[in-house]
Formats: sequence, C-alpha cells, structure tokens
Amino acid sequence: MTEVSRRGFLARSGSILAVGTAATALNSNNATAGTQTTNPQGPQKNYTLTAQWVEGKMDGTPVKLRAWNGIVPGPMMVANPGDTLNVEIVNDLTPYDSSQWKGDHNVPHDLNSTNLHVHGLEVTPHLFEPLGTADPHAPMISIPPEGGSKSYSFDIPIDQPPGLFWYHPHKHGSTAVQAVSGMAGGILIKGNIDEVPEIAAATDNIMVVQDIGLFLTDNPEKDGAGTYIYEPKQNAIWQTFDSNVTIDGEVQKDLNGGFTTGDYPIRYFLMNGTPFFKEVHNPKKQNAPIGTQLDVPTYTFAQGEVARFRMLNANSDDVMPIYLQGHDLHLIGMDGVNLPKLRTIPALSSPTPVESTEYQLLLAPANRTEFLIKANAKPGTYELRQSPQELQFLISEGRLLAKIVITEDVKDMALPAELPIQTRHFPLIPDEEVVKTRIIEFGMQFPGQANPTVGIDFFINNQLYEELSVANTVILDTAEDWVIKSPPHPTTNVNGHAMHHFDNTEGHPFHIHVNSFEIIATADVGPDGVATNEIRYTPDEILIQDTVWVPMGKQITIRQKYKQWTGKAVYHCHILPHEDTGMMQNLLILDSKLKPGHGQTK
Ligand SMILES: [Cu+2]
Repeated sequence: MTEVSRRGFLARSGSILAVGTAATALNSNNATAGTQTTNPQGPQKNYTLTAQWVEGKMDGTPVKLRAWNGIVPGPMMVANPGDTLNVEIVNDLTPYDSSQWKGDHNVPHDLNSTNLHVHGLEVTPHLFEPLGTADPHAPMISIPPEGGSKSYSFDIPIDQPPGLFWYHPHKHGSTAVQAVSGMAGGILIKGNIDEVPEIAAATDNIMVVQDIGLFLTDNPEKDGAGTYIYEPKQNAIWQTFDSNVTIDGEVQKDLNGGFTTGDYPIRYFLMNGTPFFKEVHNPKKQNAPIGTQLDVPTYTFAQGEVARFRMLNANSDDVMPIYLQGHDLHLIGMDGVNLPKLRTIPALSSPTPVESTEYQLLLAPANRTEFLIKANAKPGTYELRQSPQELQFLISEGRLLAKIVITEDVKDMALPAELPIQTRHFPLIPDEEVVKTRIIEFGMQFPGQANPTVGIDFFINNQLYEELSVANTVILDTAEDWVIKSPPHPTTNVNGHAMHHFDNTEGHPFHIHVNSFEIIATADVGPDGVATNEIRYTPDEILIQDTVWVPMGKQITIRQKYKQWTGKAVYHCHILPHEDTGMMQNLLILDSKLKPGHGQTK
C-alpha cells in the first residue's frame, strides 16, 4: 500500500476540527427577477478539493478518515447567484482493488474512487460523463485514487436562491463509505435573503451535522494498532444481528470492517467537526445502539436578540427532529430556498411524538433548515435538542445538539416582516401546468433476492439501480407531479398473493437532482400502495425542498418543473447505504426541440 497522505492533519483538543467555514465577506448579487439564465462572464469562484486520508484523535479514539483537504467537514465553498463555481477534484486516496469482488454494481465497490455532487444547486447535471450529457448510456464519473483529478465548472443561475447547500461524493458504490468517513461540506450561496435588515443584523450560526462510522482496523501495520477506520472488505457485510462480519455466509473471525446500513462498532455525530454524541453497537438490542452524550457548543445571546441558525443534516442515515427549549423557531427556509414569509413553529420544552411535525423541524438526511430565534426574555440556558425517533430501522436516541445561553444583557431586535421572493420558485406552479403524474415507490426485501450479496434489497418501483438505463424521461419547461410512496410492511397478503410492494420497514428521504420541488400533499398509504386521507397543502404551507422525508405508511406528492438544464440525472433515497445498494434511478431531462439519444448534449 502507498504511504498515506498526512497533509492537512488536524488534531487539537482531542477533536478533528473544522476550519473550513469561509469567513470571507462577499458582495451579494441582486438576482434579476424572472430569469433563469447564467452569467458565464460573471465572477469565477475557484476551489480545489483533495480527497485524502487524515489521521487524528476523535474524542480520544485514534481514527483514520477520508476527508476533503484533510478537514472534517470539508471547506465551505461560497459563491453568489450568477457566479461560475469551478471545482478541481483531486483524489489522493490510496488504491482499493475490488475487481475480484462478488456481486454487481449495487454492492459497495471501488471504495476510494470518487466524484462530486453539489447538492441542491440548480446547475447542470454532473454525475455522468460529460457534464450535461443526455446520453442514456453515459457512464457515471469515477475519479480514480492515487492522483486522479477532474475539473468541474458550474454556471450558477442568476435566480439561484441563496442559502445553505452542500457537497459530497456520489460515485455509486462508494458514496456511503466516503460520506460516513467524513467527505462532506457546505456550500453557501449569498444573496438577497442576507440583505434583509433584520437578518443582516443577526449573527449567522451555521451547524454542519454529520456522522462518522468506524470499525477497528484489521490492518494495524498499515493503519496503526487500535486505529478506527471505515474500510469494508468485500463481501463483508456487517451483521447487525450477530455483531459479526461475514463473507459468503462465513463468519470472519479476524475481520473488523464491514458495510453497514447505520450500525457501527463506533459512530460519532459531529457538529462542525467536533463530536457531540457517540454511539456504540448494542449486542443485546441490535437496532438500538448505545448512546453517550458528549460536550456541545454554546451560543450566547442577549435578551431580545435575534439570531439566525442554519443546520445541515449531512448524516448518512439519521433523521433529526429538532426543537429549542422555550423558543419559537421562526422558519425562514428549507434546503436553501427561503419562504415568502416567516413560519413560526411554537416552542417546545420536551420531545413530543415525532409524528407531531407541526411542532418541530424534521430534517431528513440531506435537508437544510434555516430559522431565526428571538432570545427569550428570561436569562438562562436553553437546549437545542434532537428528539428521539423510531422512524428508521435503527432507533435514534434523543440528544443535545447545542446550548443557548441568554445573558442579562438586553438587545431588543426585530424579526423581519417580509422576506424576498425567490423568482426561480415563486409564484408556485399552477395545477393546469402539470402534464403528467408519476409514482415512485420505495420498497425493501429481506432476505435480499435481487441483491443476495448485500442481503437486503433496496428498491425503487421494485427495481435495483441500473447505471446504463433510464427509468423516467421528462421534458424541459414542463411540470409534473410525482407521488413518492413508502408503503408499510404488509401484515396480510392480498387475495392470497405475495405482496408486490415488498417488505418496507422504514421511511426513506427522497432526493432529486437539478430542480427543487414543491411539497404539495401528503396521504396515508397502505401495504397495497393505496392512498387514503390525503391532505393537500395550501399555498402558504407549501415548502420548496430538494429532499423530503417520506415516512413509512405515507406518501408525499411533489410538484416540479424542469426549468433550465437538460441531461442525465438521478433521484434516490438519501439514506446513503440504501442508495449505494440500489435505491436510485436515472432520469433524462430532454429538450422537446431535440430528439432523445446520444446527440443531445449541451
Ligand atoms: Cu432508503
């Protein structure tokens, strides 16, 4: 094995520290109303992201992580609407030979090959080669380790909403391993929301939450004795139920690394790079890891002060319902798109059932939320907390995220009465523009038959991911409604037939690339996939997001318009181990004036 890179090594106070938050003040760009153009002559924002190994200690545990530029999270990239964001990806990870591994591309593989996804930015499709290709057979970009590189250039639309976005690898088969090893970071688009006087006057508190999954190394000569790393060995699937790693059904006594869907010997949850919660595998109750609360950051405000918070849930698979004791949360945006006006979520002092989403903010993996608080008139310490939830196979304990300290000082600040209208998404798409409705259904099968190597099948519409075929084709400048279903585990057969909806046992976060969507309705859905009790949201209730949590037993209807970009893109479950093992499909966005096929590349 090649000597690992130690560049950018950061270990202070027992933590791998984040130093990536860009403090550079940038002039924001006033978006031009009603346009979807780009400005190739606009300012160029240039970044280099190098994937590399980094060693250090996390909460006293020796760890070896994959990291962008050697820091976790990766550096914050900052740009304005109308800029061109140029990102040079360099892959300095070490080679990883999976050529002899069993299974197809829906089994984790090529763990150290990588690529780049700028999550939520409304830019050209960029997972397939070349960028923007509409060739259904275009291969996914894979940047090899040991010095591979690729230059990405993204023309950011002039009407790109300003907010918090993020980036992470998206190479099928290595996305989960790389993200849960540390390779994720924020993207901040500056703009008109930042110029609202009451928001400009508030402190801007950005919270990047991510999880790090770790196994004890089985190669102490290479990694150092006692070092924790995430480096699964094919076909080594971590068996949650018996705490072993097996290959082809054989328990591997000396093998510690295994691919997992969320249960690890050790998992740390980080806030801006510092661990605030630790989970260890629970041999007695395998779907309930044992948690330990660690120290959390403290934010201090005067009485009456207005503060802005933006939180990214970059966790590979943990849904976060959050609330702040004693304070209303004034939601101003989700997934980087601000609402036309504040939406107030009333204060909670203790967790409520997670179904009560009107009382808390639910952040699925990949969601970002932006909210304001007005500091309580009563000085004291208030907890920003994540409620416990059982929305997923792995139970997630409640945890403390941060402490908010209100001092005796008084600083009476106002909440904004108005927020800027983001013309890329408002006014909302009217019913009469919708030309088609599609059904996208998440399903699971255990034990796995389509993907026996992994042992569980993760389906969309009963299929595993196919890199070289296209499941859905849509047309530029048209609007569609998509009904995203997560039917519950069937309790009975229907008319004596095996259920075609398979054994879904949890909710899934739906994410689509290129265009954000409106969330227009929700309904209950039965094991047979049939919906009941539909609730359609009023225009005032509709949120614009790029990722939405679809609870088990529910369906969510989204409305989307393919606004500007053509090409081959994807939609998928954003529980990354589900995505990597098949819960993804390809989408072609075509220009109606051009014929589908190999020639349609912009
Ligand atoms: Cu999923």
